[in-house]
Amino acid sequence: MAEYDLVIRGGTVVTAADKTACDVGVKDGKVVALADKLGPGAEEIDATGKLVLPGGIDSHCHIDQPSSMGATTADDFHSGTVSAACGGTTCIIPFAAQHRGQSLRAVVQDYHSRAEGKAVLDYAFHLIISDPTEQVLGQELPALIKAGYTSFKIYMTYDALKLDDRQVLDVLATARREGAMVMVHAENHDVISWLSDRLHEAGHVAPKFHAVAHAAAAEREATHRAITMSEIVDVPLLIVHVSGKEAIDHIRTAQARGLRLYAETCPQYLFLTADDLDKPGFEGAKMMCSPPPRDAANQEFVWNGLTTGVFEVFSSDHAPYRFDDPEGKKMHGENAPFKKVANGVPGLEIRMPMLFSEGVRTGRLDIHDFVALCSTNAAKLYGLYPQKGTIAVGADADIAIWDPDKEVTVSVDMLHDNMDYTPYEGRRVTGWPVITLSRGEVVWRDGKVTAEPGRGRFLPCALPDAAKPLGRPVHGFQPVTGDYTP
Ligand code: DUC
Ligand code: ZN
Ligand code: ZN
Repeated sequence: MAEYDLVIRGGTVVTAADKTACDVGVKDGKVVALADKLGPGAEEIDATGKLVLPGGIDSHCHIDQPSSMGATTADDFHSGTVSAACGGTTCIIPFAAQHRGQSLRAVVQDYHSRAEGKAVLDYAFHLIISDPTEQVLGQELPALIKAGYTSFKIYMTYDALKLDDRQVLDVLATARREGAMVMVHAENHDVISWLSDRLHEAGHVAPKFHAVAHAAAAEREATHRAITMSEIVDVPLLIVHVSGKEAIDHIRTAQARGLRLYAETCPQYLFLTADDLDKPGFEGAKMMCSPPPRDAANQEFVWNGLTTGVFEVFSSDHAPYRFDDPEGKKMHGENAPFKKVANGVPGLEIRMPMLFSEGVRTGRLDIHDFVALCSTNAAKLYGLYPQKGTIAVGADADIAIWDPDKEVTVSVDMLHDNMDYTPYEGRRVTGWPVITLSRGEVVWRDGKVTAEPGRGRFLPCALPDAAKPLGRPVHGFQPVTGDYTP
């Protein structure tokens, strides 16, 4: 009689904290034993020479989400989770995005119906709040937070999504009162739209001018403003998709001052530059995202931020708009001005292999930091730890078994998303997961997807400890109650 449903034998188990040569015993989808020479499993996996890592958590991805500009993301919850699994990710946290005028509750129901029957991995949802009415902040949001939607993203730019500073403060105060985590897209809207208009008037409409309009200074200013508002409300804040030095400098300074300030970056800021938008014809549209990739010096600053603890999270910001598609990048035609091109690049599947290859393999990034950045920290920040984000007794058996020497040439044909291009075509990568397990079930093995659509489950998130205020209200003013203690 087998003692375990599954035993992973002979691998090196690496978490954010430890590296141990041991077997992993799995029963009922959970890790139940970590030890040498475990008894028999009904199923056995030989992981000799392999790394046994917690499955990744991609905590910033846009799946089956209509864009604010009207384009459609190419991946639904099936292709998105399959693609994630093939790159070693076992859990995703996409967005349930409110458009103005919509009830948040209805939005959440809608996204559940998009995921059900399709997802092959477990998933939670962040909310996107674009319409923070009294009803939304006073009733819908508190109820949803209690139901497990404990994080939300707000935007300081995009016509259809942006909040003004007063609304940002209202959302931050609600998060403080309810114990939720706020993520912010920090770019100065008026600066970007003013620069875009000037560029358009001068006929500078090619994709490369997107990177000019989305100036680093606009990101820097909004980052500083967001930090200031979080300090005034005395609530933690997470700055998403940070692109380079200008924003990093402010984040580092705020962190050094002791603020509970978190930051995320993404592959496009390590592996692309603004020059990639300067391709013949419309090709550069493939690399358009916001904030845009910067330059080689900024890539170094991002690497430095990853290795020195400025960043807690490395996510993909997977926002897949197909290139040759009237619902994707070419929604407004072959040569649409940059203002009319959907922003976003794909990255769910390559996120971890590219960071492993260029970070861990080259010795720039400690493997424990790799695990923390790609999995453990997101679980902690968003209330999924220790069910997700680690390999420990009692945790879900969400595990990726990596061949650290496997050589792969990235191409659109070998990826499993629903895209017609990858920004990383032809890049050589060393290290790729050979088996991915979700709750102990093999979902990807030796190049084959083995998961049934719909097996993925919704994960309600706990209130994260990371969202607790420091209790240092500015000038004695209590932002939620309005009390004042000089
Ligand atoms: N920028 C965003 O803010 N979201 C999706 C993609 C992008 O480029
Ligand atoms: Zn964003
Ligand atoms: Zn995004």
